[in-house]
Amino acid sequence: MLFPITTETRTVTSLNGVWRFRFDPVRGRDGEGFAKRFFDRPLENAVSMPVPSAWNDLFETQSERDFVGWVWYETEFAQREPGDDVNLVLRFGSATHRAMVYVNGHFVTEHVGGFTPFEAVIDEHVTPGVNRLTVAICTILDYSTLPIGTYSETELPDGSKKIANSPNFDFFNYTGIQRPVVLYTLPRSRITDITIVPTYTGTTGTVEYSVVTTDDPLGIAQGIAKRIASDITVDVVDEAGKTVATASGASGSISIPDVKLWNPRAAYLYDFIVTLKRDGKVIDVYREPFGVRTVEVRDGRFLINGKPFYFKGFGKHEDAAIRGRGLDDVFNVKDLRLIKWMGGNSLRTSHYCYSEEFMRLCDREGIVVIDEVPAVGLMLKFSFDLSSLMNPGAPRPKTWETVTCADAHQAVIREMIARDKNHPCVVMWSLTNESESWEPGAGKYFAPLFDLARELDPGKRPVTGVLMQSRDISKDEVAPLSDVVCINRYYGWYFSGGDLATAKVFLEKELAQWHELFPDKPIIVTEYGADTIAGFHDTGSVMFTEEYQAQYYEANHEVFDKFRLVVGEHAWNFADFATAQNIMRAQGNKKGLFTRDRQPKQAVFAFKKRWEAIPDLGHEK
Ligand code: BDP
Repeated sequence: MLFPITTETRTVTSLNGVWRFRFDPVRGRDGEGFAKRFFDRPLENAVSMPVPSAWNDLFETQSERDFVGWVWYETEFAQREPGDDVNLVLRFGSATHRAMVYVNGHFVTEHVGGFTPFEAVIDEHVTPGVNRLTVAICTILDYSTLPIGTYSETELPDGSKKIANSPNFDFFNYTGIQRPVVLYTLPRSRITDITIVPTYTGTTGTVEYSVVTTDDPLGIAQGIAKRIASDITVDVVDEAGKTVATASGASGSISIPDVKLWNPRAAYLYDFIVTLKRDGKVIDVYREPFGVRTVEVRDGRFLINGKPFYFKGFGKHEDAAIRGRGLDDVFNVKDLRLIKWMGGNSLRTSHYCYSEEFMRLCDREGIVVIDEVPAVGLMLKFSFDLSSLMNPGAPRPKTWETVTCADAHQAVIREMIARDKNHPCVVMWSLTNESESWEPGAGKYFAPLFDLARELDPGKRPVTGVLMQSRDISKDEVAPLSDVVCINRYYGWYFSGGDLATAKVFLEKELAQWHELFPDKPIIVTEYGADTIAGFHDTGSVMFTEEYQAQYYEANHEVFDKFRLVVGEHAWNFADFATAQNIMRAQGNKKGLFTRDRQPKQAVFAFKKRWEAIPDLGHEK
């Protein structure tokens, strides 16, 4: 899916700003706003709500912040007569987690999944003058959605009903319209998709490309649109604005002489400009940035541009005070700058697809990305509300016999790859974080998903699933499917916490075992970390202090450096972040190397020293 940009044939109008908002009067799955047709008239009892942003932290009471059910958004846009040759398209960067969209009371589209874009042609519902846009958003997560949540309606001893939705994951369930909304004027006959697969040999780049165009069937039926005569030209333009290659046709191959490569921390971006003409007249133009680089997993190494790459960076979250997961370019720019300042070169979009704006920024900044779908919480043995710890004898459902999210999983893999396939920053797809991968049934669940990702990605990137710490890694059913073994490990925190000497022994034992099991698969430690409250200090090795966090990382690094197959380290987490409340979290997860407002904890400086000494490319052990 193409990112919305203004070109000589396309106009993007932002609908961001302060909208109106209300909670459905009835909590839970159904609400009453649909039955009462809230979309038929201006919302009553509405309050102001910025878009994009999560709505949660803009309320002070717990019953509002943790509301479970449908929330209603509304805005207006004025529209002039659009003209015969264009479609009006309404596009959401995301709506978390399920959206029903109405224009002037008419239903226009529904989207399920909170972290990918969707759009709808709305011509027939728009009138010249002021139009009303109403969006109902459902916050509920259950066993059929991604991420996984547990939804419950319980009667309390006093007769009242408690409606709860506990996330089966360790980040706050921020919801709402968290990414931009735009109104897009598009030519009726237009470019709908572009696929770019760049490689190079010697100093010559080669771009295999294909362009999909669409006629507007409704427009044709009404006699106001024509079929496209396939007249497509493409130009490759360098950063200086010089056209370095051209071609024509809906698909083909282009050579770029003296190609400049996209390298980690040293990005070079070309523009791929597609022009669609009919009878010599330009009817649509689109510009897609791309970089020339190769990715390959070979002999236990992760190669970028043919050289061994070492992942230095973080698991992150889209998370900041007040706006929650709402898009914030200021935080995004600052975060990437801090990562680069530390000598880092990469990150994982844990645990969902990040905004398109962020992905474009990573392209520009040369930050290497492991792109992850929101498949987190597929592990019912343990729940993040800690009910499993509080009630250890209680029977827990078997994950692979219980979850019903396979369709949602397929859909989001399709949407992620369709959205992100042209990004040079993306070097690997992650199809899950910490599923119950050792439980029989995991392989059967995941094999078709790995096949799907491999089939869909024109760039044939490696595919992985991120693995949780488990007792017997030889039983893992996702590692054999993965091109790279990605492991989250908490030796020295959840395991042997406060005893780093023992932690090192067990970490070393496990890494040695992975080398035996898969001698050709590179390993990335995709999470390791220790909760650290900024300002806590101790001369001893005491958990939660800044000193302990630094010692924890030093101990882990000592072990990583002994192993040939360890090709990367992503500290958990870049910054402190919000979570649901439980006794393991002190106003959120405090494993950040930075505080939530991006101030460094002590360990940052040791990391900086270490990462600056490890080359991005050409790393050999
Ligand atoms: C891992 C999860 C991550 C958590 C982290 C932690 O992948 O989402 O935040 O542990 O406990 O289990 O801090």
